[in-house]
Amino acid sequence: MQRTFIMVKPDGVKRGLIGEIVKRFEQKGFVLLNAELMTIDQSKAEYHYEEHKAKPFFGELVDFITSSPVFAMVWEGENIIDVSRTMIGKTSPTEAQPGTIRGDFAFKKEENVIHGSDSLESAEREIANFFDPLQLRSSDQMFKNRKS
Ligand code: RTP
Ligand code: MG
Repeated sequence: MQRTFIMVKPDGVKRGLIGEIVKRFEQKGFVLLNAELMTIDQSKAEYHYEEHKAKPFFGELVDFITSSPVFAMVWEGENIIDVSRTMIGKTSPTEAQPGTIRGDFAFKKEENVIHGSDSLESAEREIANFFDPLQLRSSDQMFKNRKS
C-alpha cells in the first residue's frame, strides 16, 4: 500500500474546491490518513519545491504557495502515486485532459489548484515536511474497529 502527499493550493482553497477534490479521492476508494488547513512558511515551501530551486519561476512559486492557506493531506491506496497524478492531470491546465482535476478546474500553469507527489521518494519527503509521523495511522489501524 502506498501513501502520497496531496495539497489543495491557495487558488484551490480560495475557490472552494477542497470538498470537490476530497470527494474525488474518496470516490476512487483512497483513504484519508490526515489533513490540515495550514499556512506554509518560507522554509517549508522552499524545501517542498527544492527540485525547482534553479528555475526562473522558483521565487514566484514559493511566494504563491505561502500567500494564503493550503489544504495539506496524506492519502493511502494501491498505486496511489501514479493514479493520483493521472487524476490530477498535466501541469499545464491547457494540456490537462477534461475529467482530470486540472483539466476541469484550472486554467493557469502558475495556479493549477493541486499538488501531488511524483514518486515514492518525494511522497515520503513531502509527508515528513508537513506532518508528524506519529499522527499518521495506516488505514488498517483506522478501520480496525469498524463493523462491516
Ligand atoms: P506539482 O509539483 O505542484 O504537483 O506540479 P507538477 O509536478 O505537475 O509540476 P512541477 O514540474 O513539479 O512544477 C511545480 C509547479 O511549478 C509551477 N510551474 N510554473 N512558470 C512555469 O513555467 C512553471 N512551471 C511549473 C506549476 O504551478 C507546477 O505545479
Ligand atoms: Mg511536481
